[in-house]
Amino acid sequence: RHFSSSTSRSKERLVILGSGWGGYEILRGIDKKRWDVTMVTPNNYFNFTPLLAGCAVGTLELRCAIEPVRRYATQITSYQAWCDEIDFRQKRLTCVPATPPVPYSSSFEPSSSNTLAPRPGSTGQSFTMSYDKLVVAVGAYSQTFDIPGVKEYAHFLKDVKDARTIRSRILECFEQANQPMMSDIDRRNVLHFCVVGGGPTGVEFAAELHDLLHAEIRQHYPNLAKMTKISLYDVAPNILGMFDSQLVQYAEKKFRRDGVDLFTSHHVERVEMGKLHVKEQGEVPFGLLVWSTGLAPNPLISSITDLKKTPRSVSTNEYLNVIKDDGSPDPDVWAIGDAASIEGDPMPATAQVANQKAAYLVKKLNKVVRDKEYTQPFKFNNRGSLAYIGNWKAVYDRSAVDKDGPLSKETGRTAWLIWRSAYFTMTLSARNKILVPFYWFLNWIFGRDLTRF
Ligand code: UQ2
Repeated sequence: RHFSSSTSRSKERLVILGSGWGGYEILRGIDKKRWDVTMVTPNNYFNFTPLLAGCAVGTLELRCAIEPVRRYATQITSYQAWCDEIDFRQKRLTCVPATPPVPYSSSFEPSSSNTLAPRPGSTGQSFTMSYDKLVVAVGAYSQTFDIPGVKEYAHFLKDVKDARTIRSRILECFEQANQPMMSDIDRRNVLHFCVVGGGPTGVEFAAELHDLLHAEIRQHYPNLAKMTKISLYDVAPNILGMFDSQLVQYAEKKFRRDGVDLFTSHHVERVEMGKLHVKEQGEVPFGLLVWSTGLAPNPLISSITDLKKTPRSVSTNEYLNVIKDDGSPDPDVWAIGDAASIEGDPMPATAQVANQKAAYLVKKLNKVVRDKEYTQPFKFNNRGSLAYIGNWKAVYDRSAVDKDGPLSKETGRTAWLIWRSAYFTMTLSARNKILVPFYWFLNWIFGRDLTRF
């Protein structure tokens, strides 16, 4: 079934795939009066990823870290769906609804085929849609290195849903450990929190969890608090690989002093229910396992055969146009974020890069739609990296850009203030600009809420 995303054909149809750091930024900035915009995204919200670690332990409430796509519903069309296939020649997409089946009494005859309406048993039916211009901002998946058991027994931290599951699992661990029949060995096992992956996500989650254990858990579970342990694993010899080595030393020293056990140069070989198999240690029981070891290819990107690609992304030129297999750029298709990389100019797969590429495209598309020229190539402005490491301390590194300037390398409270002000500033809606500092303040005064429901 073929659907026009709008009845008015006076405007060119721009389709955006994805509502993350790339796609949502385009949605925000695009001239919705001049473009006929359609968004296709399996989640109809944007995740403000830097706040997810805080959400996972209750430093923030979950709704502070998301923004709805439907805020723009009066100006755009949007479908909660997966894009399964792109036909670059016909300029057509095949999509599959991502909505769970809603049982309802259909007014259609069984033979009628309005495939957009979700019906029991027919949610998998696809629909097609054509585009004039297309932005591919579908992101990447979580890397597991095909280690058995990771998908079944570990939690990723990529979405607010992951943060919700982790938050309630932490509290389940404590109530379980508190049961009268538990032996102290069992208690220590279920209160062992493992994090695999020493990048900013793993480090920030370990830091937030450490804060929780040393504040509210001590008050709410005084006898159990001393049986807790946090272990952080990485195959690399150091955590925070992309940071300056002085800052890495600082963060590692702080973790060791705080009792976060660092197991760098360690290899997880297998995960089973409640236990890791580590090459250097053997069996390691845990109550919660958070997994954050980088990115895996998006299946849509893997399925594309007629574009130039790297294993994880489509290649683009410096104007962010995808490159066809004959080597020529496709003038109507751009790719940004973790699913894209500029040929010959690799950049880190971060929110910062995705966001800047989106801002560049917004500028360009808003000029093009007014028949104006926009000929500058994309240029990345590295604003540095931040990681929270617990106890109101952080590390901030922009030494790669500005080696000796002020604020080139910061640690401790100064870096923490930069961390909080940076993410407060980046928070998008007025609603969240009020909610985020409000919950920081509330939980500082009254402590985090440990009720599980
Ligand atoms: C950024 C960005 C992110 C980031 C970071 C940056 C959307 C969520 C870390 C970089 C910005 C920094 C470090 C702010 C500097 C601020 C001060 C007060 C010196 O741009 O893009 O994604 O995580």
